[in-house]
This record gives sequence, C-alpha cells and structure tokens, in this order.
Amino acid sequence: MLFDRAKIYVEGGRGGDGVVSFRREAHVPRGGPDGGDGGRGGDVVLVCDAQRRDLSSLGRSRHFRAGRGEHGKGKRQHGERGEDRLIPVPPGTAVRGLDGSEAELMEDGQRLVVARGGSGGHGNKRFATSTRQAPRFAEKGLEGESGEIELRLKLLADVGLVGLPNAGKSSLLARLTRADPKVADYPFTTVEPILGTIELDDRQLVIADIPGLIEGAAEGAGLGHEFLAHLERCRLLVQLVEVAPPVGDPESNYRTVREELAGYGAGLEGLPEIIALSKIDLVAEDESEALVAEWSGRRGEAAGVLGISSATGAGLDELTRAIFAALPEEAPVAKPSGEFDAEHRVYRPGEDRGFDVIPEGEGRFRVSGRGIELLIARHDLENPEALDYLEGRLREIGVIAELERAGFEPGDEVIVGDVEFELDPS
Ligand SMILES: Nc1nc2c(ncn2[C@@H]2O[C@H](COP(=O)(O)OP(=O)(O)OP(=O)(O)O)[C@@H](O)[C@H]2O)c(=O)[nH]1
Ligand SMILES: [Mg+2]
Repeated sequence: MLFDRAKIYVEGGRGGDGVVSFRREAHVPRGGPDGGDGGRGGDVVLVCDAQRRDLSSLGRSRHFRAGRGEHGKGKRQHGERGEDRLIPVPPGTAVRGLDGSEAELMEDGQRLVVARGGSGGHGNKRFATSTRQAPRFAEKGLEGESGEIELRLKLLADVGLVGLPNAGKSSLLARLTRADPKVADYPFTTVEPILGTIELDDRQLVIADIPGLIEGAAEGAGLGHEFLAHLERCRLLVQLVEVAPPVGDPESNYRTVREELAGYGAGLEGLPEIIALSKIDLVAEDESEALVAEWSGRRGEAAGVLGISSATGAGLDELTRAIFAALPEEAPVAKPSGEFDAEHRVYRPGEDRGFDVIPEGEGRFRVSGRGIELLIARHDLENPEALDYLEGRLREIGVIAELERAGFEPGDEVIVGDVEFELDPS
C-alpha cells in the first residue's frame, strides 16, 4: 500500500524556564543575581530523504514532539536548547503547515521547520536594574507551536500512463520497466500508483502506472480521481486506448478519459500526450495499421499515435523512442517555484502585536492579544515581584490605560487567555 497522505500532530519543545539564583561566594556575603536563561525548545523539522518512497513511516506514530529546552542554572549558566525532532519524508512531499500555508520538499536534505520550539525564559539576572537589584523572579519558558499538519505525496514521475481500467497500462509498465505490477483481466487491478524507470541510451525517465479512470471518476466513481495528484509532476501522458474494447468504442473511450483528466482540474489535459492504441494483437495487422493511420490523421496535437501490444511486444520500441523524443533532453523534472525558499521557510502563526480590552461584567475585564498572552504565560503570578514587574510592562504597553478607559478600577479581575488574576497596579 502506498501511503500518500498523512495528518500528523507536531509540537515544538517547550522553552526552558529562566532561574532565580544569587551569587554565593565565601567573600561576597550578599551576591548579585546570576540566574541563567532557559534554553529554546527544539523544532519539529521535516527533512527530505531520497531513500523514502512514501509516507508510511508516519502512519505508525501520529505525534511528533521536539525536546524541551533545559532550564537555566545559577552562575549565569543558560539551559541547553531542546533537541529537534526530525521527520524524514520522501521527495515530492507537499505540506500544509500550521498557518495553512503550503510548501514542498523536493531535494534530498532539504529541511522545513513545521513547529518551532518555544523560547526560553530569562533568568533573574536579566531583570536586575538599579532600582531592582535583587529580582526574585524569572521568566517561564513558552510552549512550542503545535497543531495538526497535512502531508501529501506527489510522486515524481516524468510520464504518466492513463486509460480506462483493463486498457493494459500495467502490462505495458511491466514490459517497459523492471517494475512488477499486478496484471489481471478485471477492472481496478491497480489500486495505487506504481513507478518504473525506462531507459534509452544514457537517459532515464520515471513512468507512473496509475489506477484506471472511468466516467464520473471526478465524482468518485470507481476509485475516484485523487490518485491523479501523482501525475501533477508529469511532463507527458501516454493514454492507452484498447483497439477492440469489450465495451464502448476506442473513440468514446478515449474521450471519457480526456474528460476525467480535465475534470480533475490541475491542467493535466494540457500536457503533451501520446496515444497508444493497445492490444493490437487482437485485430488483424491491416486493421491495426488502418486504425493507427486514421487516429494519426485526426490527432494533430498529440505528440504521437502508435499501435502497441504488450502481449507480442509490437510497437514497444517505437513507443519508448516516442516518449524520449517528446521530452526535451535536459529539461529537469518540473519543480515548483520557490522550492529554494522552503529550506528557510518557517511556519509561524500570524503574530499580531495589538490587544483588545473587553469588559466581562462587573469588575471583570478580558484582555486578548497574542503578545499579552505570551507575556502573562511567561510569569508566575503568585510571585509578588513578578506581578509587580508585569504591571510595569502592562502600563508601558498601554494595557492599563486602555483598561481604565473601559472602566477598570484597581483590584478588578483581569483575564488573559486562561489565566485570571487581580490587578492592583501601584
Ligand atoms: N491480448 C492482449 N491482452 C493484453 C495486452 N495488454 C494487456 N492485456 C490483458 O488485459 C488485461 C488487463 O491488463 P492490465 O495491464 O492489468 O490493465 P490495466 O490497464 O493496468 O488495468 P487496471 O489496473 O485495472 O486499470 C489483462 O488480462 C492483460 O493480460 C495486450 O497487448 N494484448
Ligand atoms: Mg493496472
């Protein structure tokens, strides 16, 4: 089974707490503050690994947590950074990150941070000022980013084989490449994409055999059409059309598949296409030649029309040559623009620095805003000195003025996130 989708929960490591500590030395009776900072939490990082073929390794564990940052220590020692959690994914993995933005990993070794660790808290050393020489508080580390992200694999094939079920796609893949797909005389034998490599002279191309398409696939008929995502990177399609189909006729069967390709909506119908009239061993030679001539005459745009038989091998060398001829020699596998950026790209939930004050009944006010929530999360409100410091910061930022405008009086309750405390600014 090919695992081409995964939803996983990622959680950056929590930052380590800053520490409250004072110098203790025999000859210094009352030393100054020397509490170090907590270390940053580790990140959760996707790493493109060319050895991987699919997302199966993600199916087993659904939660990926990076390591916590170490707490600060005395003597100004800072905590160690938390360990990153690396998640190997195959080339062609598209990611929808925590903030909903999309990125793709294409090249071996490429990295993408999907959940950043929380920052570490400052130790008490940092809060020393001329008026506060012995701060007895330090900051707590922050939670890392967390949430669910979605991964989708889009196989990196140059050429896609399409056609109705039973058209002979897998038989062809087996003839042209070393792949060993299942072949059988019933529809939907192939239920997931299979890749093979065809070679000609010194060149190689990756070819993808996918499940059959039927009328209404876009609406979910048969196996649906989701697997067409694996053809999005292709530069060429080869459509197999049975010359003597048990149902329908070659022309209408061909149209059906074209319509489903267009119905998918990713522009697959605009790719260059070779039409391979398949199973020509089932009709007389002059008949197959006439068919090829007839289709060639009508298909001005097609990159080629040929008759083939995987049973006898007829036309297969010609098909191989036509495939290589249709694909320009040096053209790289289609890469999304901005892939280089992905390396340095970081998902960060939109940080707005503003805040809002909302009265919540008699003597209660809610203050919302990411920056304020982080500030509160950093401090231990049971610690009077920390609270004092916090009040100073809230005043600087303008929160207290805004509260007062809303009718706040000293001693009223203030709610920030899930923390509620009495605010009595001096
Ligand atoms: N006579 C003849 N039979 C063929 C040829 N190619 C394939 N077949 C037969 O056609 C049937 C379907 O072949 P597959 O290769 O499984 O077809 P497919 O297009 O992969 O089918 P799905 O995976 O179900 O979409 C099998 O019984 C094959 O043996 C051919 O060139 N000549
Ligand atoms: Mg098949």
